[in-house]
Amino acid sequence: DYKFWNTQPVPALDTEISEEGPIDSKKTPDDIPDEPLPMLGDFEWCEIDIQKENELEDLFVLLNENYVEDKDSSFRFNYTKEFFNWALKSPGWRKDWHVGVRVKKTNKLIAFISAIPVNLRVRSNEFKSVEINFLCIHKQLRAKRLTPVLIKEITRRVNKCNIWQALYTSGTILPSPVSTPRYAHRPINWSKLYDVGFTGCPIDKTKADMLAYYAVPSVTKTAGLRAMELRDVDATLVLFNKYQSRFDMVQNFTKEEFQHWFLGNDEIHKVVFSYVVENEEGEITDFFSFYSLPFTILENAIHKDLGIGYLFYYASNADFEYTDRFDKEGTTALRKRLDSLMSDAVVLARSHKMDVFNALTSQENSLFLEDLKFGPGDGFLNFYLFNYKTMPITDGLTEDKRF
Ligand code: YNC
Repeated sequence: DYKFWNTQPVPALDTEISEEGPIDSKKTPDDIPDEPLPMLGDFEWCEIDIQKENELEDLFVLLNENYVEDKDSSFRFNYTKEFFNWALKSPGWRKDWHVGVRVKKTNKLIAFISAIPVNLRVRSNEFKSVEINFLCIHKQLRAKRLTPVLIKEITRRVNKCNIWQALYTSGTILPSPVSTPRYAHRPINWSKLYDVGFTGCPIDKTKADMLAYYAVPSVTKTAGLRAMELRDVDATLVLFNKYQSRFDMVQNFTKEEFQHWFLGNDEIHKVVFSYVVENEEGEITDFFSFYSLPFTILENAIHKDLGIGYLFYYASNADFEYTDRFDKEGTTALRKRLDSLMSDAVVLARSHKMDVFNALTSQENSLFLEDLKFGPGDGFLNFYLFNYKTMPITDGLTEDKRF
């Protein structure tokens, strides 16, 4: 019954929302305590300085041994140090928002929570916000109500910077999701996925059938497709912003943020992969990106890890000439273009050693998921807003507009 969450500025489950906006009364940073919340006896707060190799290592060990697992405990996210440099050091990041808890006596890191700054737009309202991620408590310290303390402390630190809203996602149901897309998976290396139990073989099919069905072409087919480069950032951001304007809830990127999230830097290798399509006139007409977040396979004699690509952001001008976003012809043009782009994304994911390509059913993804042989997964991802009530965020493609 959500003893903690019922005390927080979030709508209770199944509340009908008629007016959108902040939930709490307006406060200023001066209303917020200067001191951290008291920490339980044997533990103490710390900041994780991920610029320091030994602290990054502590975080890496905590998350690799204790972070999100699938429900059978067969797979666990295998975050790399490069991944943290990408996900936790976006423009405007602050060390005091990388909050850890250590055992006083041994200095062992046993819990973590992070915030990074993001600019959100929910329908026509834009506001400064943070994204909360990597909440993790050591397995031996679960169910001791440490989570509410971590959440209240990160809230205090963010509020001190005059930011009052947050975005976060979780597989767990909490009050109250604004959107709950499902994971969809496109097998690339079907036999490995089968060997490790990620996927099964339908009884009326042979392994050879499955391999043939999921065969991936060896080369891409879109003319003008190439890796995105620094010189593409301005034009791609213009295309991206125009494409994003159709959605009800988006993160707005500054140029600096766009560059970080889609091109990375020297400390970020093989984490994010971005591509553009340049036409003969030299215009950027399309863009897509995916990131790599492998799984560790927990108990398998042959395979130790699974390469996983996640579809990240994309944009296309395929339906820009139609003023009504739901115009049937416009939707058909977009679907055709996305089919071709995403099938190339799968080819490229394979070239980066990914065994499966994941996407969510959010935004306009359901236009191409089925065509490209994505299958529905077991997992759902709930999106939440803190201190902001809003009507449900849907994918915009009402049933009659979908294929
Ligand atoms: C969760 N994922 O309901 P009630 S996602 C938020 N997010 O509270 P305890 C969660 N709350 O029900 P445990 C949560 N999971 O009494 C549980 N809770 O109201 C709530 N797993 O606390 C839960 N990482 O400490 C309950 O639970 C209370 O020891 C119980 O720890 C939970 O990063 C957890 O899945 C998840 O490490 C830390 O199981 C632990 O079970 C664990 O007794 C593996 O806690 C890793 C994992 C979660 C990934 C993520 C997003 C987190 C968002 C947090 C909310 C942010 C709010 C905005 C703050 C900033 C505001 C501003 C401005």
